[in-house]
Amino acid sequence: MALERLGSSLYEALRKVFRAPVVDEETVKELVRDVQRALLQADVNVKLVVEISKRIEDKALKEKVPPGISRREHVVKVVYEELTHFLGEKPAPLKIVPGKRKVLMLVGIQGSGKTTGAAKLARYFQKRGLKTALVCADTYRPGAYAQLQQMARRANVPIYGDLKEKKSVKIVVEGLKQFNDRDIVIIDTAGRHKEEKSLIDEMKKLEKSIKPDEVILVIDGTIGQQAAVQAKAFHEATPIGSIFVAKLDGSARGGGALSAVAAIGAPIKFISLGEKIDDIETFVPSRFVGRLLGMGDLESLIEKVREAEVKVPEKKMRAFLSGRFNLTDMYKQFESMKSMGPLRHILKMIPGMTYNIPEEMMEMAEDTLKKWRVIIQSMTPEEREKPKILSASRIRRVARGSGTKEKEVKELLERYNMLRKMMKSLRRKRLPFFGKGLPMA
Ligand SMILES: Nc1nc2c(ncn2[C@@H]2O[C@H](COP(=O)(O)OP(=O)(O)O)[C@@H](O)[C@H]2O)c(=O)[nH]1
Ligand SMILES: [Mg+2]
Repeated sequence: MALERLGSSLYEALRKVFRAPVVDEETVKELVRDVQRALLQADVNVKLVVEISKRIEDKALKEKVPPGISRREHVVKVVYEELTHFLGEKPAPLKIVPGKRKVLMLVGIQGSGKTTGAAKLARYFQKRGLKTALVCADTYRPGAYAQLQQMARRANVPIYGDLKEKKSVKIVVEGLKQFNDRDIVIIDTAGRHKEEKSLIDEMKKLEKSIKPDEVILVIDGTIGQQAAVQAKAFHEATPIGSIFVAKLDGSARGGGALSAVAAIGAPIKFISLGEKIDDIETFVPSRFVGRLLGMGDLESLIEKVREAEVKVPEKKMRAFLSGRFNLTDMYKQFESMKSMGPLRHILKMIPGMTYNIPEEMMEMAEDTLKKWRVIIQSMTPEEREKPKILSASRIRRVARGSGTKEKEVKELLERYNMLRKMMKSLRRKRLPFFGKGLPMA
């Protein structure tokens, strides 16, 4: 993922500071140069880059270091704060009250990710216990309704559409009538190909007749700083709007897109880092930067796990993260993480974890999981609890009992040991590095 590249170069820049024997003016200047290079590579606007590097340099060199904090930590904190600052303020959340229906309308040019985004949003709200519905108002694209319908089914959200009706306003009016009892109705609209003017006109027209509570502009993150043009036109047309930046997973220009949109003061509320229905998150600049720099916090990890309706008690999760878990726990973790998309996304939130995980660790194939289940079932409770006791002869017995190969049993055990080691080292690593506690989201 390309944002990862930005993250890892920023992280490398900070690591230099941590490894430097002394943190002096030269160290700070080098850091600023590294940060500049990283941002420019992510397509961040040159003017913005100059601005941010100046702020970092000024603060890092001139600001008084508060007591109890080392200069090193102060420098990291400055970088963290300035990056957060230039990704914009946290937008005011839309107040959603059960029983008081809110209508959200998605607009944006063709292919930006509206339909996918509509389904992701629906799923997002549904998971939070709100009654959600979708309306397909795209009467231009053949197959638009089928596309949304398919995704709606996956999200388990009702949908309204009418293939015979050509007037999108009529469809929406009817849809809103049907979904009168819902907490949230999300409207997917047609886009225009790169004609921002007519897009804005149509948006205004629809807006007038439908009066949605919030118009959300979906922007394709791969267009980099170009995102500013769209966001600006949109922001001028409607002050109530918010922005959804999609496709940040596949783009080398994600940093550019986000900073460009933030720079014109348009509130980014959601971002998407993948094609799957659960690949959506609220955009909180401080948290985003924290993760980008590999300083993600445990709290958002736990929140994400909770959100995925995984029945893992918090205590258990913490135990897991410190390496205290048995084979059954591990199996359950992989099982449940499967349902919320690649484990990668989750692990990214753990401090110090971002850039050194072998890919194959993250990919848990369906049939591997199935095999694991039978292997674990063939073990005695004691073996599951203390896998260490699995000697060669026990492994042979388990393999025979589960109809698998000894090699496969060993692989499971290896995976278990690796994961435990990883979790333990993580805990250790985290403490000295950011022990003083940086302000997190
Ligand atoms: N990788 C990735 N692909 C996405 C994302 N959002 C949408 N897409 C893909 O982009 C294409 C266009 O999306 P769609 O929702 O149909 O755009 P629309 O024309 O604005 O409705 C589809 O192939 C989607 O699967 C995302 O966040 N990440
Ligand atoms: Mg569409």
